[in-house]
Amino acid sequence: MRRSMFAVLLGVSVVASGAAQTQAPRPTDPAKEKRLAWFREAKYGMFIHWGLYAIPAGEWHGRRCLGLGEWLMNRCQVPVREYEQLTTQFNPTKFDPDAWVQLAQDAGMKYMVITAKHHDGFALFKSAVSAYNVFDATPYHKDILKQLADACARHGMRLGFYYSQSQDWHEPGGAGNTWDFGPDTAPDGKTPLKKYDDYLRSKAEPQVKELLTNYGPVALIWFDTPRMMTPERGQRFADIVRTLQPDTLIDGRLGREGDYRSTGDNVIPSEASAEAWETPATTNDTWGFRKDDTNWKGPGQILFKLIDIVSKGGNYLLNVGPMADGVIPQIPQENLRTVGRWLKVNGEAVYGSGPSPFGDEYGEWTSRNARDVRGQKLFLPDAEWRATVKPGRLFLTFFAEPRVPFEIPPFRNQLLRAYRLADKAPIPLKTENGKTSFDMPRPMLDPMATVVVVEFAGDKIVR
Ligand code: FHN
Repeated sequence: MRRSMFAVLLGVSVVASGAAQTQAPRPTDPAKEKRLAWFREAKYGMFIHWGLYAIPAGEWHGRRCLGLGEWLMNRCQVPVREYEQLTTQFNPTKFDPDAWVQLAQDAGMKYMVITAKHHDGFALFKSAVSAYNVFDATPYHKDILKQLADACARHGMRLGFYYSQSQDWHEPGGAGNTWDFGPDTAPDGKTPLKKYDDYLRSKAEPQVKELLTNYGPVALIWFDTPRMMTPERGQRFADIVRTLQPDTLIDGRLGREGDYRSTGDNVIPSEASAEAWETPATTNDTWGFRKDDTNWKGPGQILFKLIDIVSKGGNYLLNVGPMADGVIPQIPQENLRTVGRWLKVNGEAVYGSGPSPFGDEYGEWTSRNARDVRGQKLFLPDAEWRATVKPGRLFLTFFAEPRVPFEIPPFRNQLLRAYRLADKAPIPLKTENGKTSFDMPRPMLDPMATVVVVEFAGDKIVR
């Protein structure tokens, strides 16, 4: 396991025998790396799922629609003509874009991504190609994205747009609405039965052009669920992005290769990777607001996931689901701000940090040959500490007090000194029989997580 992980870190390929051999270096694309520079530095972003579905909030005419809040139309098979009546009630008078950006900044998040159009087909922006949008179809009569883009520009926050390119339950040609418009494809699962390309060309592609034209610099476009998206169709979207804003990143769910890999929802890989990647994740169990979902992740859980992801080379895109009036629920706001206060003190361990040079802290594969639900060998994670690095500095983040002196995994660089990141208090290093360890001062300075910095000679850790 470790060998494969380091092979990935070093950019070498692994041959069938399992032995790591240095092959031709991984082809790098300098333009892509340049586009990705801010993303690799940022590490932590805010995802916002907001739309008409925040009004029913998980319930349709007194009936609970189980599952994700933004999937209500699909789960309860609400006909288009009924669902679109929600537009008459969409009037989020408490929407305060500056407050949203302020929350993201207080939380220590460095970019925001909002659902410009989700699968229900309703756009949070004024669109010339579909009147099913917040400006033309609601009493609110204002462009949400414009207000958020202006607030982001005022506060120096990067803004990206989620756009459901394939599923559009409002349009007869879009994918996904089988209850009004019948199946998407023939039984072969490939041949479209709908005028899918007409939908792409008349709504999805022009709307993506609008997003890239009317709202200033767009950090990224977050495409999703690429049903029926052949590489050729995906390429059409990529061409639009590259032509209109060459610096805009494309996520990993377009249907052709993007600039970075998107993991499954709430999925954190077990190993580190050198390629850019991102985990989209929920703060409770839904993306779009549901009034019955109060299963909030606490600050400690959020912080662990953030550091775990960064120690594996990834980004954490953490969601909030505002309510219909435009207010983000209070509990996740408080939880995010708690993590943000920690990051104010300890952010050096996170922003711009590289993945762990070790890997053993992640846990181990089960020796009992158990498999998970996907048939993969089961991985048993450890959650006591994680490592991140910067030139000359190793950051060891502890989520629990080590019960014995902590032995630094061996590497060849000379160790110079250690200290607690939060208050710079020196931590004596002890070397015996070639092994270096330290005692974490008790009680831990911050029980949620305490970072110890170990300075070493040279830029990179050599094992
Ligand atoms: O179907 C969507 C879902 O509603 C949500 O937007 C997530 C976010 O990653 N993406 C899809 C499921 O993977």
